[in-house]
Amino acid sequence: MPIDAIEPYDDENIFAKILRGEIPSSKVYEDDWAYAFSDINPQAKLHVLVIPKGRYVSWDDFSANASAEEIAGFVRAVGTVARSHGLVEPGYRLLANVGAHGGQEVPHLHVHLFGGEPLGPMLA
Ligand code: IU
Repeated sequence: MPIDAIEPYDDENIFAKILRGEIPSSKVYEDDWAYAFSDINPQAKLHVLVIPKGRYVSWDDFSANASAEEIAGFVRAVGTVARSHGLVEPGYRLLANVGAHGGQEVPHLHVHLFGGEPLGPMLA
């Protein structure tokens, strides 16, 4: 179910628990700024979620409130994950759902990284 209200940040959201190691996840990458793991319900051959380590509800919250260092670190991490999976030449897709109309379900910013096969048109 998409979330209704996206703020304030809820420390008990499932991705916060994954970041704290309280819930297992299949990690594919981690650095000072970001953590990436395989989506449990993959929508493409490769479907990874990249999340910032900071407490940001959404892209809106992050883009408005994160430091330049956090933003740079996170953006670089997304690119690093894509490169490390060999996705650059065939290409890939990034997606961040924001709020109710965006269909955001988990209130911790996550960028979906899809790849590993031709992805077709963006909207079904
Ligand atoms: P959304 O952008 O908030 O709609 O995406 C949430 C994603 O989180 C969705 O693709 C789920 O399959 C995924 N996910 C997950 O990987 N692990 C979980 O424990 C839960 C959701 I809950």
